[in-house]
Amino acid sequence: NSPETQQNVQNLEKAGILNKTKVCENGKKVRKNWAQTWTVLHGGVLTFHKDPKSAATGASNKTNQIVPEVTVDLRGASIGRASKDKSSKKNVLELKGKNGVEFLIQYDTESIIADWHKVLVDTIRQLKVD
Ligand code: I3S
Repeated sequence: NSPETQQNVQNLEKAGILNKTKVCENGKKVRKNWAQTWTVLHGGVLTFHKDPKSAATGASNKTNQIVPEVTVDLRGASIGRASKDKSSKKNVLELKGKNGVEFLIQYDTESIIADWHKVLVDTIRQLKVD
């Protein structure tokens, strides 16, 4: 591989709207709370952002602000298709972070989920060799 074609976690970047819910925190199951989220993959970290509308408070209606809500370090994480018993929704991915945190990620358009699956697999793999 020439340096030009070598895969680097720095160029594994992606952003888009997904539905997500946390299902586990510190290895403990938590109640699902599906929400649409602006999701950004950058530098081996996945960040879910708050819905600007729900993030807006009181008089300062900052509807154009996107507020980072959760970050998941993908180093040592795992990603895969969720089994049918995890959700009744279609096209669901299961993301397990290192510290016992677990999210489900979903979108009705299969190709969107397939693209995220691929980039997350590639990122997690790349972080292992970095
Ligand atoms: O795994 P569950 O408990 O069937 O998940 C469903 C619930 O979280 C439900 O909310 P309540 O906590 O009010 O029961 C959600 O509305 C559903 O979306 C969850 O299931 P799916 O299959 O959509 O992931």
